[in-house]
Amino acid sequence: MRIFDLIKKEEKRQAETLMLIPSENYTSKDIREALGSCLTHKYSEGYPGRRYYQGNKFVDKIEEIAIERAKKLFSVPHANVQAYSGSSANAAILFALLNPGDKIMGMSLSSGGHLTHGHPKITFSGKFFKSVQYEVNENGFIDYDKVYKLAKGEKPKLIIAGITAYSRVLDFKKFEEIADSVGAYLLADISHIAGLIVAGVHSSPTDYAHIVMTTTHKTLRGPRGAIIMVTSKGLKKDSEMGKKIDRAIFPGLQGGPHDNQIAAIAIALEEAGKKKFQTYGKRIVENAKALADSLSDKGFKVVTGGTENHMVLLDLSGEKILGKLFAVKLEKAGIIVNANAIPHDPYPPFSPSGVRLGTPAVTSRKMGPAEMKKIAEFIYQVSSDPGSVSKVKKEVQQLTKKFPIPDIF
Ligand code: DSN
Repeated sequence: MRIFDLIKKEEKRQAETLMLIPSENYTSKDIREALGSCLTHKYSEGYPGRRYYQGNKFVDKIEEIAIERAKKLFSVPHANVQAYSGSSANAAILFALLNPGDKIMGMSLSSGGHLTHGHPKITFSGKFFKSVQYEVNENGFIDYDKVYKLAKGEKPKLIIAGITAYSRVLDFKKFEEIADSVGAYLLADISHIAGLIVAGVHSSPTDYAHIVMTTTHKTLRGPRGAIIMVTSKGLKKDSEMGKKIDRAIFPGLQGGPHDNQIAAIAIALEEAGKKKFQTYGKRIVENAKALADSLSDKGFKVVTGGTENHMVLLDLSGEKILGKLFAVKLEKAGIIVNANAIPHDPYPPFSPSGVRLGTPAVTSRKMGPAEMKKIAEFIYQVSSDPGSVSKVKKEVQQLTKKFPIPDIF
């Protein structure tokens, strides 16, 4: 029973606090029911119609539906829905298309890339592959000319266009030109922005990249998990690409897929295909812009001066307290953000100079620009007056009570 007591407490914590970590979101009741269903009892190594164990009549149908929905939603000819997470999906892609020692090129962690995009020494992507990394410029923007020059000089076999802490729209066409100019594969990691792409508020990489990977639990608002998609351009480059990806996931990297997760992904994809999801995506971006503007008005330094997606990166260098301590202080007031590196950060990732905020979860709670202004005011109060934490905490509780976590979207 101890675990259920703790889950209840976590439920209350989530209800009473502002979830502003851009990679977090709430799921519908249907998604949570699928996750907690009998599907967790089953083993199904293999793929629909080609399983190693018996008893997969219904699991096959579920996985087929998930695949079809992914293909339709993102307009791609091939999808794999078995990856346990974004990191294992990216590993599968690299192992499917490259040989150990081949060169990859992704954005550095402090510029806003991901660990699996070639972070040196401590990740599979930097250990098993030669990695070169591009950086954002002094204003925090990707400089596509520089990326082009680096690619020309280094000739990587695979280039990654993807972000975890970059608040500007990615120009997939430019990435395509760069990748094509050196004959590299282009992998678009859209984990953060998948929901925005579906909603039509961020351009889609489908026509430009060979391969697209997304996690399913961020702006897409599904369960934890990932989808790997091969585009028509990818199949044109290598007609076996889909098969290679499937084999890299199973038996290459994983055993039995988590069928409960796949069912929940199928439900999330159906929810994301609804008209009201488009409104949701638009509101996420409206809210992020409102939050960035209000924080700017309060004197905070916003990296790149604003945002075009769901996240806002604050540069606290020069402030009395930096990212980690500020995030801890905000948590005491019920405002949950994560400390984050800023471009060219002189400090290490565990105690970086910035904090990262995002609007997917508060938008799911139906908050709007007026509430974003309020949230910026709360953040300002915590930063400028150490004595205000308990007062802000009460105000956060009042606000979250007015905007409960909805069960069905
Ligand atoms: N940890 C995720 C994020 O917060 O962006 C990426 O894997």
